[in-house]
Amino acid sequence: MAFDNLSDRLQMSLRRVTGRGRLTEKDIEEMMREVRLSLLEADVNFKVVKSFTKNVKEQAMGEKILKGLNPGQQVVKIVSDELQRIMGDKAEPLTINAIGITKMMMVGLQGAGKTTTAGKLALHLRKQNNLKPLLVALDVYRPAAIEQLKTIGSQIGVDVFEMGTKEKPLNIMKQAMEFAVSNGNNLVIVDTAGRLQIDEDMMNELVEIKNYLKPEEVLLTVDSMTGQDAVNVAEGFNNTLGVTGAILTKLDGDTRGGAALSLKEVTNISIKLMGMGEKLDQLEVFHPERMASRILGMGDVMTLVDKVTDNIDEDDMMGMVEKMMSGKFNYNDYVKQLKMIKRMGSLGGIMKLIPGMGKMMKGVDVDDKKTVYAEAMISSMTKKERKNPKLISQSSTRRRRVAAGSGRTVTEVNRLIQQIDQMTATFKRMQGMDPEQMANMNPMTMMNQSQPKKKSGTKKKRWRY
Ligand SMILES: Nc1nc2c(ncn2[C@@H]2O[C@H](COP(=O)(O)OP(=O)(O)OP(=O)(O)O)[C@@H](O)[C@H]2O)c(=O)[nH]1
Ligand SMILES: [Mg+2]
Repeated sequence: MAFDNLSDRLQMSLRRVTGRGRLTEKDIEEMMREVRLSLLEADVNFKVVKSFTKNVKEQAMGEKILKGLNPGQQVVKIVSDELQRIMGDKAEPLTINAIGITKMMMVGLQGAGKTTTAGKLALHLRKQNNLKPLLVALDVYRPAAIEQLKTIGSQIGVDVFEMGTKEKPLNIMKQAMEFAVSNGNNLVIVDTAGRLQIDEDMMNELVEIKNYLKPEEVLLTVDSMTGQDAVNVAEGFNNTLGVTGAILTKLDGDTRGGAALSLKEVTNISIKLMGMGEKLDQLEVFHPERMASRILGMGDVMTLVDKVTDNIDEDDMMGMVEKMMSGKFNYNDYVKQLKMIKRMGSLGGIMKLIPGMGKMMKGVDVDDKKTVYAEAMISSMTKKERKNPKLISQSSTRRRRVAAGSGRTVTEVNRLIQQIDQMTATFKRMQGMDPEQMANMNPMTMMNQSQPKKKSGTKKKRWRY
């Protein structure tokens, strides 16, 4: 997963100050030295590292913070806010015309992910904005590129305009716009060939197309693995062509963070979207604040909620959440939950979105294959056992029977029991917190926190956003 290393290191440096009643300037100095190193290690541009550390230090050293209540927590908040600020503060929406055709150009280095992202974007905007997209194949340098776009188009049911590899891209573009009008498209997404920002001829080709098309968006597709080099690429494209935003791809990989944390602050180009996998529905809006809390291991409740509302009946989910919060979570609910999670994507990814869970889940099995085994074990339980998890946890005879019945080992059954206990306990701790509190919750303190008291009989607060 992206940022893992940075995430671990930053959290470690912050642990120096969290949970401490008193902080001295020296504590802050030491913490900042580690923060600085973790950022450099993550390949963040040195200018960004410099301004980041300067800003955090200035705020953290303030009299009010050091002498105030809970200084550690406040320092964590300062770091989180600053992370968010360098990534752009707020999510930047795409410009979409209310009337007429919205035009978007995908540009960038070879292999950055333009063609894939063109398809993802078409799917995303058809879903979110109810647009009728047309994909245009302008990569005439590789026949395979056109085939690739056509395959993507057919996968998502979007028309692809192409004229083979013989025509000049500008000509194809003109024909494509005529086609779009007659075909009733109100979104045109142009896939261009990959190129280096220093290749003048190739860059001129893009400038010509842009001058003709007058696109609402020129989207620089950046492979997040390029690290802070992304800054040079972006400046090159921006100076010759002018770009309106960036899309960071391959954030599902083990990228260190350099591109995501450097791009906006150095070039002032906003990261608008991010690619989270090879599949065509794995494109998400880039939310700096959510990214910051993800990096600091505070989870990302909002993204979780987006995923939930996209894939799952809200009432179903709310019922489930209430059940979990009430501690009356049984194996039937667990199976239901596994099914929901399957619909939302991989289990490991989901767990990271829950505040504090990333840390807590370390060492706990969140392997997708294991969920199949879990279901097998649960289906070997009697109806009574499924309803009342205690029956299983208190009887070794029952555990052995479940193991034998499902072809798993007793150790695996024990692990399943442990998992359900752990989940019940975690959710009990979250009881009564509102989403804001959860999002700002610090995993370290959360783990030690005693369970918040709540009067029984009062109506449980529902999650609402
Ligand atoms: N894991 C992952 N892979 C991605 C993502 N986006 C693109 N890829 C993969 O990256 C590779 C290159 O993607 P393309 O879309 O062909 O890149 P391109 O910029 O069009 O490449 P050229 O046309 O050669 O310049 C493909 O194997 C994609 O599946 C992403 O968000 N996550
Ligand atoms: Mg391509």
